[in-house]
Amino acid sequence: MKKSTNKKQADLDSNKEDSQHQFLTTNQGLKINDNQNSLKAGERGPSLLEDFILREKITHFDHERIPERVVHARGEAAHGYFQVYESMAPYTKAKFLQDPAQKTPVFVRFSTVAGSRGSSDLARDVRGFAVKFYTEEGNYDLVGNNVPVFFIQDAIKFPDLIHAVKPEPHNEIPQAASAHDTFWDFISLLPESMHMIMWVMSDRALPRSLRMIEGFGVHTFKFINEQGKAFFVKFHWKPLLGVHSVSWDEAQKISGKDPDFHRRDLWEAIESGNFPEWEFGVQLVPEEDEHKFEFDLLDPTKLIPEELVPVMKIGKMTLDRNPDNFFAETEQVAFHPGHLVPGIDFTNDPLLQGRLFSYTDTQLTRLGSPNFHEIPINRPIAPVHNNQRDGHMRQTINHSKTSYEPNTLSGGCPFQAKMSEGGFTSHNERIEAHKIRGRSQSFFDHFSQATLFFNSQSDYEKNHIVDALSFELGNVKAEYIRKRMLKMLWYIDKGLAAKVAYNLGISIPSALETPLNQSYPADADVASYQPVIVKSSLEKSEALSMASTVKNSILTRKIAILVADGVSENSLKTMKSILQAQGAVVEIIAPKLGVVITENDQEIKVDKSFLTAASVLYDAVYVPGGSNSVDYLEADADAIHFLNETFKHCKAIAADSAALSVLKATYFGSKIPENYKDVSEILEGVFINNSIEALAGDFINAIALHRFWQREKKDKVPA
Ligand code: HDE
Repeated sequence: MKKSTNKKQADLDSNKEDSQHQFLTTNQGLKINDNQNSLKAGERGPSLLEDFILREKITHFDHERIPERVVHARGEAAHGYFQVYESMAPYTKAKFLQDPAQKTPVFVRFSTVAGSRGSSDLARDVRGFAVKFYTEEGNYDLVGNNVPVFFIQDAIKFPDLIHAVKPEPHNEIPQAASAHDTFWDFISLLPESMHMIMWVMSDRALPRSLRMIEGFGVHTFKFINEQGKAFFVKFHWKPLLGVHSVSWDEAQKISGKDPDFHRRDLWEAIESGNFPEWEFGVQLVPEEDEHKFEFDLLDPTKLIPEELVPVMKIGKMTLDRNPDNFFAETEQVAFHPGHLVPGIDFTNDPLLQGRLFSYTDTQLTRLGSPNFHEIPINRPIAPVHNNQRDGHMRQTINHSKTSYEPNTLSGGCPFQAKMSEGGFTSHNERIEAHKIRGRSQSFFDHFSQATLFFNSQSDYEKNHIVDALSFELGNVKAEYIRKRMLKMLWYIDKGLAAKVAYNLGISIPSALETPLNQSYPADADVASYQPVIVKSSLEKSEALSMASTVKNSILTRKIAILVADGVSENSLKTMKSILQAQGAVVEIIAPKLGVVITENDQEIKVDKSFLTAASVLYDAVYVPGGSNSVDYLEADADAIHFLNETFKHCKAIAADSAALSVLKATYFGSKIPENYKDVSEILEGVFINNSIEALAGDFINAIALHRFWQREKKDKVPA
């Protein structure tokens, strides 16, 4: 095996097994002669207990599963590296943020939250975005999400939240979905969740690709520099490909056609050398400015609008290698927000504080031993020396006589490290307080940023939020829960509440009769627990909308070309090569697999048939000319359905003029006038031209725009 220059890869290499040209053996290294038959008393007799080969194989199999993660069970991961753009010494002493020449290995796991390990990638859900930096000073984990805020303000509510969103306990229904009574029962009693609910009901919860999601540290953390000065910091990951989503109808169909859609997309991009990249950003607030905001920096249901504190881009992360083994790496990786390095510290955010307990605790159940840090994917590249010993599956052979400190028998080793030697010290924060089980009044504004988020969305994004809420609440059976939610929405935006109320067939006045309380302790003064209604001083924040994201490339976009025998070789090949030159992934789809014969009798390999492909797995579609191919496709229900659905999902469509009749056979085709000049003036994102080069130019620009969402309301299509 080739030695890797990436230090973590080199470290992992020592655990890799390669069976090439090797004999099959037992776990004890004994060569196996017959892996087809168990040992029996006679050919037709019972199996013998002494068959240690059979017993070893079956015993191992019986114990192959470990408990899935209680949340974020469904996930996929990749290796890569991180590089800072310039030294961050003025703000933090973290070593991996000092030297632009240094590449820090990373392992990143993306996940959905609610579903089981085998659930669909396309659930409406938050995406986990957990990054393990293998730094020279030990592992640093940034365990974030693709949404910058959270549902709850205090860790003590987390089990309630997760119990509410997971499948209902009596019948384990529904899988990987929030559209059910227990979730909305809980949420409608929890005004603090409203900001996050806006994000989860938005298209952010339906990514086109994990390579196209943002990441956020969520909590406010601290940077500490060499002089001991602290800065509050919010962490951001900004994808170079922009932030893009699919529609809800599409998400539901992808869940059936390819439940591994995101996993496959990430895997294939990395295998083909299209390495996903994110810029690392920070919002920095000097410690003395802590109270300058109209919200509390410690409240995890609030973000700092980029208009108030811009995001400083400080580095880039590239994922360039798929794991070798899903279980060993992706399943066994153990993240923990408490895995810190000098120069980074926590704040007193009460949600973060609770997380610091949970993540080690959960690994003990999941990975079964306090030695989970020794699993290859988890072990740091920095040396580990301490007096922790023994336990299940201990790997390290500590050969010293002492396992305590202080000692003299081992010369006092291992030593404590001074700060100047890289020893970690917690930030010297002054705290003087009464012991209290309570919540700060500065946490009681639950609506201002929910409203800010809604106001910042484009019209189509607002429509999607209305539709999402109507779908979710429409699946709630208890009418009083629907009403309670409508009252919450009313506080966010009256128009939003009115539209959802209309779809649910509920009158707003009847919904407003429901009391609005957040939960309070038994002895509390209820009046003092009412949410505070505050108006954000900011009307809109552009960064909260996906409408203004990067839309300048078709790199890795998947494009379908629909063909049948008799297709024009020139029309097909010209378009295909222009799209591929721009980095798109092009697939030829025909009525059956094998090859199609072009009109000039050439064979072209088919990638997918109408049976194995589906429009929802592509970003755009092209129909080349060639009279026999066109005659076939215009009469083929699968081809026409493919086009109708592509149109419905607002994607770019291009056709050679010679294939006009195929488009005419679609539902939207009736809108194409007899003497059209530019079809896209009537049907946005649809192009027909006899110059394939000119057509390709328009098509590429349109695919880069991602979607023509305006079509949704204007040109509805039954598909
Ligand atoms: Fe987690 N979370 N979480 N979480 N979380 C876990 O740890 C927990 C929270 C996040 O790919 C668990 O190893 C509590 C916020 C990600 O392996 C568990 C609270 C954010 C992942 C746990 C939170 C996250 C987890 C389950 C509230 C965004 C997947 C398995 C106090 C900043 C990591 C595990 C991976 C996983 C607890 C809230 C992100 C049980 C108690 C906020 C990305 O420890």
